[in-house]
Amino acid sequence: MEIKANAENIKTWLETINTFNSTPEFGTTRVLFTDVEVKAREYVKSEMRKLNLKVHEDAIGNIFGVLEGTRPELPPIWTGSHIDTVLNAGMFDGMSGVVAGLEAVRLIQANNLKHERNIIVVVYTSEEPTRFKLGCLGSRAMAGKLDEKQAKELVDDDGNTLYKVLTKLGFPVQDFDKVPIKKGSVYGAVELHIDQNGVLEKAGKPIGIVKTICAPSVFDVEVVGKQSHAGGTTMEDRQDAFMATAEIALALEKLGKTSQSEYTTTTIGRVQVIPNAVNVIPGKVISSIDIRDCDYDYKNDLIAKLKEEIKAIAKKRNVVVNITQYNNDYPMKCDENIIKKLEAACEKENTSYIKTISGAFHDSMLVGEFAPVAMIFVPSKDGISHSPNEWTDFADIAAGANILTDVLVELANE
Ligand code: HGY
Ligand code: MN
Ligand code: MN
Ligand code: MN
Repeated sequence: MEIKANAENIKTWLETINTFNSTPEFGTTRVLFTDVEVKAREYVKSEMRKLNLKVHEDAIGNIFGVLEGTRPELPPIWTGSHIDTVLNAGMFDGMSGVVAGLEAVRLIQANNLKHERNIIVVVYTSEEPTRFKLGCLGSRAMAGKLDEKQAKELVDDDGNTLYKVLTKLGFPVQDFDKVPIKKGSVYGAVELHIDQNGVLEKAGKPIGIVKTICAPSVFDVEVVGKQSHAGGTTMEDRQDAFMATAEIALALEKLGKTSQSEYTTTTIGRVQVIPNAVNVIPGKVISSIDIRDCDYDYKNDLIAKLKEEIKAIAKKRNVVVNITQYNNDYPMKCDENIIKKLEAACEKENTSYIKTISGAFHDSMLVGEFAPVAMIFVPSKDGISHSPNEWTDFADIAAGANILTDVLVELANE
């Protein structure tokens, strides 16, 4: 490939997407279908059109930018990622994969690289669980694991359902049943993403080739005790919803730390204390629990153990605990054929790499339900992500875009 990826393009695209931000004073926040995210979508679609891509969207807002091949009737090749963020995030998680896809289709045209299959840059809707507590909504619907009924049940903190938000934004919700992708109708999908864990930086490698993507199970845990006076209620008389939640949190952490699997993670990211007043013993506490592993059975064993512990804590503290489970996702093994192509492309581009595991989930975890998937990782500085301090060198993303381009073209001619 004569013309190589240009880090300046990557920088411009990422910095422009980053202007669509509702918390410029503290990192980047671009929550699904808020006005900044809708503006970012419009910007990416306009950049796709400038790159001669034919743009369309489905009923849940997945965006497809199609670079026509010479045999468009064949199952296409996908690349892409997400542009929505967690709260007060960085500018690379997700966006790196979208702009690397844009740069890849630019390189394919600039180098006049022939390809039979269509190559499609995809922006998946809502990879982050920020608004609806469940992640990968767009790729989940593509995998046939999120239908219209569930879209009417997913509710944000203001009581809006996903379905209502989609309808208000004018998406063709009547075609929700057309979102699922038939197995075999996509020949392969390669996602570039930051590694979010510092493994590449520690190994001094610019590229990671992902073997397996760990999968989450997410819960809401509502603890109901007895709201009462902080001074008038003796320590013996309390049914303190917060202290019960704290004991559950420590039990969760212990299960994570003592796990036999090195890829187990357990996290409580959100806590709502009701009524949340200095001198009132909380009557109700709602917290989120995020449990992950690369081993599905191991994850479910841990969940069963946690539920036992919660039962015992509830009894001892005389509180009621209601658990709502959002998902129980399967870890995704990446496709050996594409992994081999990625390794060969790294050798061809004289770029060193390591094989690695993704502790973070990605859209590829669900796309893998209907197509062979693979992921290219680029290094996160100090392993930081989901933070304003997230950083990846633009040159590293450009190096990843070169590998991505090689493999997309190879797959598109297979
Ligand atoms: O949480 C995750 O693993 C992803 O970054 N949304
Ligand atoms: Mn993320
Ligand atoms: Mn991501
Ligand atoms: Mn992702």
